[in-house]
Amino acid sequence: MDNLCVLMVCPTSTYIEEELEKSFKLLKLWHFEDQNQFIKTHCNSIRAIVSSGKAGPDAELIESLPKLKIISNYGVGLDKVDLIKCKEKGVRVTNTPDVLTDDVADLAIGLILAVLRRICESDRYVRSGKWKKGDYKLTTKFTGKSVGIIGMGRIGTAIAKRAEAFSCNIRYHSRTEKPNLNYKYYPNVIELASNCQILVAACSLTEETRHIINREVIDALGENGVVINIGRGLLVDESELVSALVEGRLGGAGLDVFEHEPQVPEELFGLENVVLLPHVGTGTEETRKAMADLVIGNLKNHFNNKPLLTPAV
Ligand code: 8YV
Repeated sequence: MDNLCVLMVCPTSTYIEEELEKSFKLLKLWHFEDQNQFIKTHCNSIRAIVSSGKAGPDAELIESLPKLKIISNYGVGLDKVDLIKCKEKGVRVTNTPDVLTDDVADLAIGLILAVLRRICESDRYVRSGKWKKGDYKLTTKFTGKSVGIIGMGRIGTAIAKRAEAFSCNIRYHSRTEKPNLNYKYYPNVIELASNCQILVAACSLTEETRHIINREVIDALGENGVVINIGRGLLVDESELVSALVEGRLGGAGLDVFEHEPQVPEELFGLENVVLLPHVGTGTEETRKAMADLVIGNLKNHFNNKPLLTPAV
């Protein structure tokens, strides 16, 4: 497989790079200033692409690579890959489900606790020496609250399981009702938001879910409500979220993802009821290694004519 060209469209992990370089000819797109020219030069040799939650091939790039056979994505979300084009061209696509579920669900709970119990603000309180001048203010209890989850797939279910351990009332919205779950189903997101205090975005980003948390949903959640986003920035109408927080129409937010990463609206920087993370839901040594092994394993299996480990298309 030594001469097989694999194109990596953005940095993922040095482990993936080192492992792929042992078996493939690895091309790192971000190393080249004139990327269009680079693609033109190598278009007839690129057989595979490694993408991630940060960047993936659009229809134009897929179209320009006649020998492309597989896209192996470092992450579960495939919104950066043009899946319609892949299906049209017979390009296989793999992602990294399951291995990352626990970490993302753990972080969702971490964000809820951080926002309600003001963990980050309290930490700043101690570090700045303010504690010596008086005790920290009271915060909000998590145990027993109602949690609304948008998207009851693997990650949504794992968040629900964790929130149950906090005696929370779980409600959810998803494309279809899951008959095997005992949580109340809301076909309408505004109604879900009206009936919960914490609203978690845990669905994949598609045309249907883009801005699924919009002004109406935020208003339904109200001034004591909290938005948690561990999915994709575009699930939330970010400018509406910012104005609701700035105007005090929403109680708080815990955000791991943003519309234009790594750009984060600066209006949020001064708000203590907001916790901001740099898209680290899957960012543990253990999980990133497991994700990387799937990326590599899928590519190797494909070129050895073995079944894909985690096919998506
Ligand atoms: C990213 C993710 O892929 O799983 C996903 O969909 O967003 C993440 O795991 C990871 O941050 C690498 O960019």
